[in-house]
Amino acid sequence: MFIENFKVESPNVKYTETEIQSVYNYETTELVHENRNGTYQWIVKPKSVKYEFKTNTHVPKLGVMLVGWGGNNGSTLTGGVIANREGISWATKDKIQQANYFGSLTQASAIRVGSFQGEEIYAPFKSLLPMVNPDDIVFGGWDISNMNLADAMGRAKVFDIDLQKQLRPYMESMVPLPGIYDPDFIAANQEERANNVIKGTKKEQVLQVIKDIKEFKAATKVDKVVVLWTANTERYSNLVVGLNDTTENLLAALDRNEAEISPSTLFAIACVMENVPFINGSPQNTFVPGLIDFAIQKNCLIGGDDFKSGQTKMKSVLVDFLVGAGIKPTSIVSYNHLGNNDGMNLSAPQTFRSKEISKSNVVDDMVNSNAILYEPGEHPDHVVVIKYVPYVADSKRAMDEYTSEIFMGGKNTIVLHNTCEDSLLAAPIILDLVLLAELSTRIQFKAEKEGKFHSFHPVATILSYLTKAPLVPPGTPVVNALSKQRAMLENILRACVGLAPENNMILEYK
Ligand code: NAI
Ligand code: DG6
Repeated sequence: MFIENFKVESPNVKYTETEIQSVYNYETTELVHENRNGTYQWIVKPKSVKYEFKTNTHVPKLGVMLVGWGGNNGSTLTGGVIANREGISWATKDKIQQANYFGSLTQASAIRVGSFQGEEIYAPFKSLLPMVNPDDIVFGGWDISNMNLADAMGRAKVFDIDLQKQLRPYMESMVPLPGIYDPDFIAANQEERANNVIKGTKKEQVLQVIKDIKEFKAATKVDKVVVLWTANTERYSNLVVGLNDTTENLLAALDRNEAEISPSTLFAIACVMENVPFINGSPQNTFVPGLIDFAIQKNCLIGGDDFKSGQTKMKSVLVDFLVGAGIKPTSIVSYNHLGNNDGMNLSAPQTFRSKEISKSNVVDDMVNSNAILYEPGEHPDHVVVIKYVPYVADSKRAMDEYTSEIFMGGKNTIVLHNTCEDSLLAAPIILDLVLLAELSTRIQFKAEKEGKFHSFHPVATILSYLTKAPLVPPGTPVVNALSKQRAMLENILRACVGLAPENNMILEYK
């Protein structure tokens, strides 16, 4: 059975006019490795830590500024939200299609809340805590191409033509602000597009972005802004001591107009200066150490990297399943071809390399979790290939071959072929990223020994489910397995309303 919403009644939960307060016992373990009677032993001690959470229930009017607003993702997301808000339906060759938010974890997935008279009861994920309704988001942003969003939607060739016709009047007047163009960081084939650029030194460009954010906020009267990079994949920045290794060095490098500060890092610097959450949807190392440092100092949310939409999502499910089943993946080969502007930009070796890295590291935690299957340091062969094939446009083809060793030296090969409009997968993920980033800035918590409430660490690991290479605070384990990432997110939100983690034991029926 499906219920639309619910309220928790418990001595551990209090709903006030402005907050949901909860007390939550976090059941965990403490490990010690010690000498007992002459031999070293691992001792595992169950431990319970009391946490308190408080969530501000005032849902703000949210502005979302996209860097790369006129791209395929930017125009698809903007059009998709308008179509939902306006209740637009359109004719396809199959049927009359209604706008929806399929593919969004917050808007279209469900959580189990319990069982009632022998039936499992589910509710929308978004009913866990008060969240911004995506229909109410005000969009804005920057692009190095000055094309208005209606024409950009046409250029993207993602939506059915009947839908495009209906969306045009809403999108014609939406024109991106000039972006920061630096041909050294993206493919040379993007030059033609760059007719809308912020001039001046890097410092002046940062100041312009700050001005843009302030003006957008004032003009739209939004309470909060989140900025998200969905612009071209850049090459990796070189990490150089004295240049981008500390906040001080990064800001000094900015003053010196150093060439090695990428446009995405400039946008991120501007956001951290303004304390505006910044999310990186592309694979490059926007978050150089000096920037991470800066965000931590200013307690400004940063999250990334690289939307996890299709092939990688499957990988972080399939490899988790295989390794979890005691099967040993030994070779993973992932081909893609696509024909959109992202594909064209990725046809340059330096930008491809950024994507290759983020697509390749996604099985590490699963492999490292099972020393019965893998020797220390052993890793499956893992190859990623991306080719640009203009004809298929946004309809990306992803082909994967997984070969694994099974019982008694047998081999098992699984082949997947996925065809899908890339931007229709990415747009709902962008929504989730901004909605969850906004929500997480309204949550405060403390452990029993801590005196004061504080927010989550500014490096937002809570967003890991949505990104290929989750950015984590220095010294924190990276979790790639999709089911663990989802459980982490859901269980933290459950804790905020005093609900236990979903443990799937269903003991009442055993
Ligand atoms: P796109 O190429 O259609 O859009 C990117 C836009 O960014 C373009 O309109 C371009 O003019 C603009 N741009 C480039 N540099 C800029 C700058 N410095 N400032 C402002 N605007 C700038 O690409 P698409 O398909 O929208 O993808 C966007 C990004 O998202 C890419 O980096 C892609 O790798 C990443 N991504 C996409 C996924 C998907 O499924 N569509 C999944 C994972 C990541
Ligand atoms: C080619 O791989 C283009 C990329 O931008 C991908 O479409 C994107 O990174 C999605 O990757 P995945 O692995 O999540 O499908």
